[in-house]
Amino acid sequence: MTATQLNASIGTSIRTNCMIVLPYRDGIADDIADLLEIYGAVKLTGMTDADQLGPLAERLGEIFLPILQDNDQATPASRDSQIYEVRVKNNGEGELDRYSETILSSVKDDFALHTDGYNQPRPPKYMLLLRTDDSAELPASYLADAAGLLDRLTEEELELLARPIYPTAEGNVAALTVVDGRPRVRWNAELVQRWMRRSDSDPVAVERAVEILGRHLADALLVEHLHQDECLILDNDRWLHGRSALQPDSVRVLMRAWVAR
Ligand SMILES: O=C(O)CCC(=O)C(=O)O
Ligand SMILES: [Fe+2]
Repeated sequence: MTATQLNASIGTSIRTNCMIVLPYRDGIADDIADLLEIYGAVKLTGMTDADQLGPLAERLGEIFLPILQDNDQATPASRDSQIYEVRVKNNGEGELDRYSETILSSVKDDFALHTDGYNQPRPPKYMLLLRTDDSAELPASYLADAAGLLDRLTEEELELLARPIYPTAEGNVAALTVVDGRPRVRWNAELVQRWMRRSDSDPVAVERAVEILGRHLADALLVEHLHQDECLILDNDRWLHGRSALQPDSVRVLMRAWVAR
């Protein structure tokens, strides 16, 4: 079944906590946006050429790099590219961002569920991760669909999560709001804890939100594996992702593209 046929057969209602896996082929980008509307997550297999990532991402919107140094963009994976290379750095200790904080994706430790760009001025709407190395390393990829949480959170929990009290480098933000019936999540529990130290937010409320989201996300957890030539495409408002720990000398490499809202 092609992605178009699949799409036609399921209609356009939202499907929660399931991911479509399709073989990469020329022209598949045309189907991806529709599939993301319904599922929020797609995995492509057999993407053997890393140069296919940029054009695919561009079909969803404008690609951009994270800001890691002062007023400067991160070093791209190659000249003229807006793709960022993710790997363990400095023997597992990671590298520092402009706040002298470690960049979690470059650290060997377990990387808990999060949305990307938590500390950025504008988090990406979509994020794409293509694994390119051929090592045997196979960490678990953690995934969770926040659309499935909306029915399970109480009114009071939703109200707490929607309060703009969660500290980021860009000021306090909401953790989860509902826009047109869909979740809009901005969450990274590790960074919330780090930035609490520099914030005047109510620690009791924030701690309670960490507990509530942690519990509900654990219930929604999917565990996947990302092999060489597989590309994960996520609606970063809706799906959280993470991975289990890697070795300090890991050679796993992901090409990451962020697509602007
Ligand atoms: O290494 C992974 O699988 C996840 C990386 C990640 O979350 C990121 O680069 O934002
Ligand atoms: Fe991430």
